[in-house]
Amino acid sequence: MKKIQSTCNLCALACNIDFYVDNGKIQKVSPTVDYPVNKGFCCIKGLNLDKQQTKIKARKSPLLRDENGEMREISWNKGFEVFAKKMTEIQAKYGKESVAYISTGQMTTEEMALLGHVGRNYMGMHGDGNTRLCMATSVVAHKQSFGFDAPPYTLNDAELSDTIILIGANPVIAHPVFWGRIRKNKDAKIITVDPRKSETAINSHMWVDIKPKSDLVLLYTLANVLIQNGWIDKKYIDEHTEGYEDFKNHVSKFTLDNVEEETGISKERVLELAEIIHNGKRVSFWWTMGVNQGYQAVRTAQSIINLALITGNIGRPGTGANSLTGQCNAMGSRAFSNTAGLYGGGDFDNPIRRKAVAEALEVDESVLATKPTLPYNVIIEKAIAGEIKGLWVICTNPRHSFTNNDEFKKAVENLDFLVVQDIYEDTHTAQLCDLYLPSVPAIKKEGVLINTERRLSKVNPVVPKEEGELSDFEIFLNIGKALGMGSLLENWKTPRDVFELLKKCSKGMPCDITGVTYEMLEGKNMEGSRGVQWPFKEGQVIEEDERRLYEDGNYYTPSKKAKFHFEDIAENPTETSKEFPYILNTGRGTVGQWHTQVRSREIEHNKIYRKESYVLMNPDLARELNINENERVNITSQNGNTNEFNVVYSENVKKDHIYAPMHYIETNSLTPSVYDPYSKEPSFKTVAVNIFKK
Ligand SMILES: Nc1nc2c(c(=O)[nH]1)N[C@H]1C(S)=C(S)[C@@H](COP(=O)(O)OP(=O)(O)OC[C@H]3O[C@@H](n4cnc5c(=O)[nH]c(N)nc54)[C@H](O)[C@@H]3O)O[C@H]1N2
Ligand SMILES: Nc1nc2c(c(=O)[nH]1)N[C@H]1C(S)=C(S)[C@@H](COP(=O)(O)OP(=O)(O)OC[C@H]3O[C@@H](n4cnc5c(=O)[nH]c(N)nc54)[C@H](O)[C@@H]3O)O[C@H]1N2
Ligand code: SF4
Ligand SMILES: [Mo]
Repeated sequence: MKKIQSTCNLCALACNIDFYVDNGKIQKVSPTVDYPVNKGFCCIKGLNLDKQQTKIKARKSPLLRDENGEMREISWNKGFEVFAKKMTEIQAKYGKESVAYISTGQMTTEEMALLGHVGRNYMGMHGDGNTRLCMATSVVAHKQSFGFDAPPYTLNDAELSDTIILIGANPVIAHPVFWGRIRKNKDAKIITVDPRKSETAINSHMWVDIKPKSDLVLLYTLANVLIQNGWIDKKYIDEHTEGYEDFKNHVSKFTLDNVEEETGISKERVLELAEIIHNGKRVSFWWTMGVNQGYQAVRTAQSIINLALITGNIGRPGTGANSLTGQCNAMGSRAFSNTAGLYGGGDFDNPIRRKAVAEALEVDESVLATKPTLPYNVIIEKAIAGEIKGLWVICTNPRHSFTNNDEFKKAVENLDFLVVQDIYEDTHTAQLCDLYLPSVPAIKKEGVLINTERRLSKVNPVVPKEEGELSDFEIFLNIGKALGMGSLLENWKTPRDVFELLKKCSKGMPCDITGVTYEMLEGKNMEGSRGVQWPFKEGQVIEEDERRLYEDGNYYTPSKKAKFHFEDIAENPTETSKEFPYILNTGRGTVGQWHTQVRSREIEHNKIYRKESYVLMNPDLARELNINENERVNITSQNGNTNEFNVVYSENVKKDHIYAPMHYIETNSLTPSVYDPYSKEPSFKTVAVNIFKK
């Protein structure tokens, strides 16, 4: 049997997995023992990656909707021709910006880059991704505070910490291998800040049961207490930050006297928390969607960064203000997709970067996209308004996952042409499309993923593609050809070609990968690959497998100092009222459930999750509303929609809150069209609702 090491393409840890293959079939799957991320462990999702070979009915040609509304098989050539003809016709009729795409954090970096070249550079489309629903807040927070979207940590920092503070993160469910690493650290005190007694909160030493969306008040108050008590690292602040005096003034308004009313946490507990931070020698803060998905999310993320800065808990082993990413290649999409910035980073209007990227790609500067894309929500709004007429959805399922998801349906109703490119043709979004482009799953692909700690690793073809099957890379390339890109595709023929281009684009940037080679990521010269974190410059030698940033205290801002960003507390647009007296919170359900459940079906061990939409409800509230366990109820949200959910009793949600896993399409019919003003990330985590017996 042949052993092929590859990368799990589900969550952002991007664990490495050894596939044992015989006769073109995967016989055994085993987590890679020497891989620094997962060290011989993985979760049930990784263990079931072989199911891609049985669960996916590989279609070998596209489907086109005919005049009667039926989907009919057509040849690939015809598919590319129809795509090019329809999209260019729409552009000719309604203008260049009347076509757009929504993509993903779940393809390879090379695929994202090629899509950016075809869609943004050549066609002038707007193109955003599901990463807007996920990481946009951290991206903006990092750029403003650190000068570049560069998270400081390496995963090993969790093992080196003495105090681990998890804010709006539930790694027991969402990043299980990371949770395993936290648990290896027997000495650390683990604190979880979450309005819900999540699986992680249950397993922590301290659960900070905060009122939804009051993290900013808590974090500013903590900063004030630390400053007032002199529990800060003044030397670090003086040498490596700017704007401290203004920040100090700002937080002075956040006193212990008001904290309980605003956050639900008593002043004694806030003081205790401040003392724990002060007493910790290596304090690390980790956040995920409970922070990123909010109406004042960027400032909340930055208030975590600010705490790390004032206490000097950054750039040292076991420390950091650490944002965990969600999808396997969210980081690749952030640095190399040509959507929010140029390949390798830098704004579209930065003349120095434009010149460097154009040179690296060997094209005229005029070829490069000239401005950042419209954000996801605006693309959908413009489609509803009839200004965007052609939409291409790639490797994401927005009919289910977008906030207030009936809006996506409305958008589709106003489109002239919807293309869906997926590995499953029956997703809620694919069912609405005019043209379906089938792609092969990751086990048949090649390319690089970049994980949450900036580690590049390779997805390698584990089983061969069959005749007629195409990867996303090949689909993009053929669409480019059908559009007439000609010589503009000369340097983009294979994933390896594109990786070489991206290396050149990254030269001299914080995410410099000029020293990385495919051979290195394939582990050809060693016993298996260990991946490599960016930056990794040409000529650099790996001394340590786990590298963190900012060890020299230098940031990527012009002054090399980190910046304090802060703001007054915004009004809560999802406040409860007499009409909507309860808060609905949403997020992940179980380890084996993946987002819109399309891929949950690949995970065979997971027979335990519920098949129908449900909410967790405190039994006290259920009794008050006279609702029995498993009763199906109607829930109406402040966005005007009503949907049905089963009620599951749980003491782990507060009496006035309910929690709905995002894995059921019903959940997002209730979530609000509310966004952070800077990142435009949806506020998925709170909406005011009412509950009615049927
Ligand atoms: N099994 C599984 N794993 C996954 C995924 C999956 O679908 N299934 N998806 C992956 C992806 S893309 C992502 S982005 C990550 C997400 O990973 P996480 O962010 O860890 O998961 P969530 O459940 O979305 O949210 C985390 C917690 O935020 C809490 N929260 C809600 N409101 C607030 C608040 O106001 N303040 C605070 N402090 N907390 C709040 C919720 O109660 C929840 O427990 O998971 C990744 N891993
Ligand atoms: N209420 C609520 N909603 C949320 C969230 C929340 O916490 N609460 N979280 C948000 C977050 S963080 C995220 S990341 C999004 C995720 O939302 P989505 O991205 O919509 O969810 P997925 O189910 O992962 O969809 C991925 C699609 O890509 C397809 N696919 C997989 N591999 C390939 C491939 O190689 N090529 C192609 N072409 N297709 C492929 C899958 O079949 C699937 O249809 O959901 C967001 N929605
Ligand atoms: S923890 Fe994440 S990367 Fe690792 S096997 Fe599970 S889903 Fe895959
Ligand atoms: Mo995500």
